[in-house]
Amino acid sequence: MAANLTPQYLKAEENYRRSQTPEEELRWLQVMLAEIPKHKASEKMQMMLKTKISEAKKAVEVSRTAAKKGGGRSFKIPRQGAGTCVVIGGPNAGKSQFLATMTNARPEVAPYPFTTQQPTPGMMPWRDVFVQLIDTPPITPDFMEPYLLGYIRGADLVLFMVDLGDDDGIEQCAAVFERLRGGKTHLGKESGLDEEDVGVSYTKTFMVFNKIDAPDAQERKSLLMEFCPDAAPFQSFDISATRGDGIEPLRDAIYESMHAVRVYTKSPTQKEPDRDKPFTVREGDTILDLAAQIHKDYVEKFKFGRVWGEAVHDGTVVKGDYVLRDGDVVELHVAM
Ligand SMILES: Nc1nc2c(ncn2[C@@H]2O[C@H](COP(=O)(O)OP(=O)(O)OP(=O)(O)O)[C@@H](O)[C@H]2O)c(=O)[nH]1
Ligand SMILES: [Mg+2]
Repeated sequence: MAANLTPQYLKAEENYRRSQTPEEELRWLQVMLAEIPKHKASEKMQMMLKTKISEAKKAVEVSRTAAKKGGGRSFKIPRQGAGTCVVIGGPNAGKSQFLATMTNARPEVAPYPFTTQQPTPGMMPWRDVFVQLIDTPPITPDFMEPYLLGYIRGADLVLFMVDLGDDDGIEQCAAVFERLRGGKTHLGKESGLDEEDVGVSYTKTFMVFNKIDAPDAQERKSLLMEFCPDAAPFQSFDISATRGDGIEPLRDAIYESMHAVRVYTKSPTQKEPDRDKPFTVREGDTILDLAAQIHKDYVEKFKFGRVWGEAVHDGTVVKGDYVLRDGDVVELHVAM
């Protein structure tokens, strides 16, 4: 075609040629279309670019689907404990420090961004039970690990950590909201599915303002509330992950958000239950749900249960549909 192509166009073309992923291809094709001189001689080229762009969009879709199905980078972390809470946020916010403070896990903590490369779980104690926390790589305007959406969707709670120790905290916070906009996975005040479209899910989220020990932290928080209105609706906590300020109220709120119920089991021959190791079920779960957790055969073999608890007389005989209450002591009677 006729010349007079701009340097910007040629650069985009070169980048397109060197693209390693469908995403990159799409991006540079779009720049090419934007940069190509719009006149009669380039009409054919413009048409072709448009066709390429729609093909690239399909390719991006295909690669994302493949990644979802396990073709891409993904890290399966089995659920453990009373529930799962995933910690997300911009670089250097203190996500890994938080995991180190709350659990026995020892993730790398460093004073520079992009330290964490892969999700890392740890178990946070709450009284006699544990909640699973997952530390994750940072989200930036340019990149978010695609598997993070699955983690957010699958979690009982999201902690969205914001850096009050740095003036970039506000921008980083806005970038995370921007990244999550438009998709089918959303942060919400409560967890649930969208009433209009059940494909769209919300995961309960807390804003966690970290590094309140830093100078000017409160000023940064006020600015953030003003300039990042997306953050306003969520329940929020001010903490210092290094010094420990605000940690205990957050620990309690995390546990409460798991909607877990602790039950203590004992065998019919035991006088006292095993008080050290409660099982956790979800609010509304029945004694049969507990049986299933203990052994898959127990559901079929279940005969009846006996319960000691606040809502029932000591040793009350119950059927499989008995809804467990926090602190219940339970005896399962199963066919041998
Ligand atoms: N003053 C202060 N510094 C903190 C606090 N929490 C974390 N830091 C520091 O902030 C820096 C980053 O902490 P990390 O836990 O590595 O941050 P991160 O969010 O995991 O960072 P990426 O893995 O890069 O996303 C480290 O130097 C921490 O010591 C805090 O509460 N107060
Ligand atoms: Mg980290």
